[in-house]
Amino acid sequence: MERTLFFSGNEAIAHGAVRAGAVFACGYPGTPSTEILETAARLEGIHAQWCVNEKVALETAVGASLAGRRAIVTMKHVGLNVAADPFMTLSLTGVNGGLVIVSADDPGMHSSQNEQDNRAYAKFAKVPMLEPSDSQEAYDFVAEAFALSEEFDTPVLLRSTTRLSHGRGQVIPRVSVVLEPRDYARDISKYVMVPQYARLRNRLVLERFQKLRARAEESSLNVLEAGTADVGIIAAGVAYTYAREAFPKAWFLKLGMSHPLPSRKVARLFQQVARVAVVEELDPFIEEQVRALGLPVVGKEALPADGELDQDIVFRALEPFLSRRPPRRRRPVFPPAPRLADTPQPAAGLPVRPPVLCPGCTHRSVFTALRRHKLAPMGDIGCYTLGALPPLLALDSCLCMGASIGMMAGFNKALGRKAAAAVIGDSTFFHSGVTPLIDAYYNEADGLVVVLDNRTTAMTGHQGHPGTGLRPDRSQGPTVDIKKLCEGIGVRCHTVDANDFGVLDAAIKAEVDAPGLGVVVALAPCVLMVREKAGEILVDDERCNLCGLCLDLGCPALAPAEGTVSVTDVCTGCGLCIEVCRRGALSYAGASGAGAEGAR
Ligand SMILES: Cc1ncc(C[n+]2csc(CCOP(=O)(O)OP(=O)(O)O)c2C)c(N)n1
Repeated sequence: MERTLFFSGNEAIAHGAVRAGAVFACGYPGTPSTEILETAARLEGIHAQWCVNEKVALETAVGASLAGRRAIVTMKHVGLNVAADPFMTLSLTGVNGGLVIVSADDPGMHSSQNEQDNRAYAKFAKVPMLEPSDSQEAYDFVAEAFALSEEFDTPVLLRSTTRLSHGRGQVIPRVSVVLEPRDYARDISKYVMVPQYARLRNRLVLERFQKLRARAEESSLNVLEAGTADVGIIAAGVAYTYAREAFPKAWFLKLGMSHPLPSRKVARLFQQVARVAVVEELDPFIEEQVRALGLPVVGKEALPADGELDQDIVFRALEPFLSRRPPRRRRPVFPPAPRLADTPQPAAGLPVRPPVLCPGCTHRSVFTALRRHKLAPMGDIGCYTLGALPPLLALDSCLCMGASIGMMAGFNKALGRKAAAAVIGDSTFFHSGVTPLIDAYYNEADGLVVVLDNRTTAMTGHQGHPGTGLRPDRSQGPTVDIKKLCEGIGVRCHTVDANDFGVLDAAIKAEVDAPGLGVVVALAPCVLMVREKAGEILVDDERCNLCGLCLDLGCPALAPAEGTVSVTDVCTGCGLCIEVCRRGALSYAGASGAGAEGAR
């Protein structure tokens, strides 16, 4: 006989995650979600950690997913507001190992500052959402969510509410899912969300959504349950259990996968019965979609739009409506597949000018040094994101501001070694890089963080930030020292001159080889703020064999010429090309001997 367990919804989700092959769980505490992670921490086969907040938790879980492992991240409903930045773009990048985000909502505000209905986030991000209605389903749906995540290359929202999270019920354990870990393969068009790739991914999301719609129609998670009365009820989550008890003879459309809505199954319910009601807590999320099909339905005019429901509330609210004369039937109007915008075509005859790092940009030196090591460089947002593009190909990801450090930590934790590094700008570090660094320290993550400190927020036009102390009126305010900040956290930190390639290269190498977590601050002001040219660079055409090592830097000042390279007027004389040339073909004018080091 099968062993039957008695779990709260939260315990069931944790056990369900282990059964589904998840090896990484993280989250930030908040009622009613907290016990999911606490339970996971007691189970074998899964690593569980508290993160510093929900944004960092999601980014860390994304790192574990990218490393090819199944990961689950837990939070209360308001936590998803904190994690909304990575969440919205994660819909575009998709996943590698399955990724399930548990949002535990709190209708009635038992322990919350608001009672927002997070089903709206599924619609907002165009991701599938599952809503279990009891502990058994909480356990079972986790595996369904992981399977959907990998099949459709999407994060999946698993929505719980207080009653489900804290209520207890029987759970029959199932056979464990057997999984092969997925390999990580760099794929910048999937994981680096610069506009040119994000536009393409966005189209895939719209197409994926149509496929998910079709899946919702077929899915055994969405069940049309026959009744004997001439009324039908559409419900998901715990609201289903209340409605089932209140109207045992009704027909039901029970939605386990409540987003996207299976419109045709809804229409089929309307064919069976005279009157249909939607029973849902909080917003008219399903009701509005049913009304949009042109089908008359009873919803929030009868049921409260705030607080929790129960079977008595549902019965008393719906009884008078469901016993009335039925409205005139209408034919449903199904939502059409949306048209996609025409792909913009470049004007004929114009050259393609991809965005590039400026000539002399010191971010280029960091990428050149990092490329020498076999670490997956998790990127962030700033000018330096351009380092992901050819020819540098030096960043593997760009999800949202501040994501690099959490993703690095999750990636390395999931693989149990220093396999990824993080690259983040100084402004971005202050924006949202400090919290994941604290988190990485607290969770003893391995990794190398390179802060590209160009003393400004260059990408948006040279604004000040706490590191520079510069105010919008260009007056000087107090400054925060990044090195001291890191050391205050307890993290090793070295500041090096990003113009001195040898020193920078050595510092990065030392940190790659060192155990644990370390930060290298690559310091040099943005080249656009330094007006002086560091020196004239000459090419020795005899020595140059056009091997391409200097052209690989992607510096707009260098161009291939006949059998050699040419240095154009935009050169700032940074001299990085001299450093990478193996034949001593490049040198500063006036320096003695070909390839001699110049004034940098
Ligand atoms: C949440 C959010 N806020 C603002 C922006 C706009 N933004 C993009 S990068 C960036 C800061 C870049 O500065 P820094 O990290 O110093 O890198 P730099 O461009 O100087 O290399 C900002 C403000 C954004 N993408 N996301």
